[in-house]
Amino acid sequence: MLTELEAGVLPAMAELHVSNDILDDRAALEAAWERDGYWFFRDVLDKSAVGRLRSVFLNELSQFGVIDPDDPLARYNGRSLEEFPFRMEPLAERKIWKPFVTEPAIHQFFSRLLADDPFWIPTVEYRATPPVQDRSRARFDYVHQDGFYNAGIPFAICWIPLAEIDSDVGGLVLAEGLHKGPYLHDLSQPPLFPIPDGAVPAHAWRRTTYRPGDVVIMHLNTPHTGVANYSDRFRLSMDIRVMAASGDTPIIGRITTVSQDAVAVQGEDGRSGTFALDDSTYSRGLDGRKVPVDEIPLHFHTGDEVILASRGGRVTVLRPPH
Ligand SMILES: O=C(O)CCC(=O)C(=O)O
Ligand SMILES: [Fe+2]
Repeated sequence: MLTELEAGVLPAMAELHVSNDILDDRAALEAAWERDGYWFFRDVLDKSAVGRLRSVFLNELSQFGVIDPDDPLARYNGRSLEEFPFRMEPLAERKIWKPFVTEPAIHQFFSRLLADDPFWIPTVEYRATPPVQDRSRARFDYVHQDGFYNAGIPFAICWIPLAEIDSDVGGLVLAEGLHKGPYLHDLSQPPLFPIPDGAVPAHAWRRTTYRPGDVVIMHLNTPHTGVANYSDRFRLSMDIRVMAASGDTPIIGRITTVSQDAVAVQGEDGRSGTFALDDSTYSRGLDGRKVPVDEIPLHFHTGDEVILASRGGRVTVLRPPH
């Protein structure tokens, strides 16, 4: 029986390994990463900084009228969700991740962990997930490997709970030790190529009750999914991508010119250049689909914000931040 398919059931699963005791032991950290495909740290992010980020979410939810003003538990008050921005677009527009990662205590934690400055990839999801109405579906939202949809940029995913997230609220589950490939996505099922049910063995799934201050950092090929929210409140989290600054980081910037042969960008950090496009370029449009190279000028325009990775003067990845 494939337990993850049973409607409404969250299968029993083991707890995430906690890596707090190896935070300053590089060899042990690397071994844990290699073995498990993630690190989970408990109570390491400054709780005031996390609280400030949570307040921005709470303000937004109360402005939409879906929680009562100043309800710190973010309980859904039953108002219509028809106008609700499910991807929290207003927060995305304001780039509220920036003041968060530049909080000194947050910057310090990631610098210590990476033994380098963090380089943030602005692919950010602000999740304020309301309780599900339909309990006839499985509780796993959508099992996926981020790497499958983000070829070419070796980031790690940081998943940050902003409030307590227990098994009712749902949260994140991940498959331990399954990041070494091959991809589990089914290449014969375009356009989404879903991971077949049962491809992740039931014993690999891990979760925990998450609290503010905790953080999960995952390999980009670790299979994972959100879990449907069966509680009375919104599930609040932010996920963002990070690399070590001395790594092979992409340029984050704006397009200055684009044709089907080449694209020029001006990076935020001062790096810029013109890079060749060819059939090996993995280009992703706003809808997440791969864009054929001759259609790149239709999807990308001067002034657009992009993430661009290159090798030897050729673009390997070109995509909008989202
Ligand atoms: O929080 C969720 O629902 C899923 C998180 C996720 O897919 C990610 O952080 O990449
Ligand atoms: Fe993901």
